[in-house]
Amino acid sequence: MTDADIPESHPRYESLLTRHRIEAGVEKGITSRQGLIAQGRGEAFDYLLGERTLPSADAAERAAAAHLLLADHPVLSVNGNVAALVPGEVVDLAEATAADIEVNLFNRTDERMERIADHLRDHGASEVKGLTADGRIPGLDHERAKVDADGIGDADVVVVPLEDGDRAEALGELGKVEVVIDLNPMSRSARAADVPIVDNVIRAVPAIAEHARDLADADRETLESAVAEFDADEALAAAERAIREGGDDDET
Ligand code: PTJ
Repeated sequence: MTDADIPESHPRYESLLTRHRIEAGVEKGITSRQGLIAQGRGEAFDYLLGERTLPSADAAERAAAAHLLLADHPVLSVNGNVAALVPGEVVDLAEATAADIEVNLFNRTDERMERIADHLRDHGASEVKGLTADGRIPGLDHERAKVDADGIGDADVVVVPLEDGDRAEALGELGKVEVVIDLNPMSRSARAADVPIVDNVIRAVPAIAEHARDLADADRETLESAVAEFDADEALAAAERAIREGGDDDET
């Protein structure tokens, strides 16, 4: 089955498409088998959120775009799930914000690193970082501590989709602005983020790119106010309310 075999009219179209891409990622050796479990957790939250972008998530996506445009050195971190779900969209976001792309894996093997870098290049990436791994994030004892010194090591703004809580906290301690995309508003990563985006990565990455294009000609003051107006605690509370109440309006 290919993406094209899933009828767009199907009520769970996006969910089926996502599952299919993750399965294909595992078959290609891009996504880890644990990635299937992570996807299942994400799907459960997405279902509770109504499989839509909440207004509070849209506000977070705009703030994320403003942060990326203000950054001296923005980096988009890519793991096996992100590479399977949104490879072209990550390349597009990197282009829209002049960001670097760096592969960073929890279940790191040289083979998966190479396959993901090739996959991203096949989707138009000109440069993929992460393979040199000549830097370390202090305070982490697993493979996610390995970064490129001139990539995440040097970044001032990092986008980390589907992150684990440890690294989210460690990156925050390094003083980097951290944008986390995670469907679970109660996760440690979402709580550690400067900008938590509680949305499916499949919707969030293109939405950040669209906001970045909208803001491309904005002056510094406009970008800074887009950043200042965003309230992370309020966005997380709005997402929790949406889950509890299941309503259409998360701003009440
Ligand atoms: O490719 P690797 O080796 O780096 O491994 C990546 C995974 C995702 C397996 C690893 O980081 C992991 O185990 O992640 P966790 O701890 O399961 O966390 C995944 C988080 O992302 C959970 O809070 C999920 O709700 C959330 N999530 C899952 N799918 C999506 C998602 N958030 C946004 N969009 C999704 N499609």
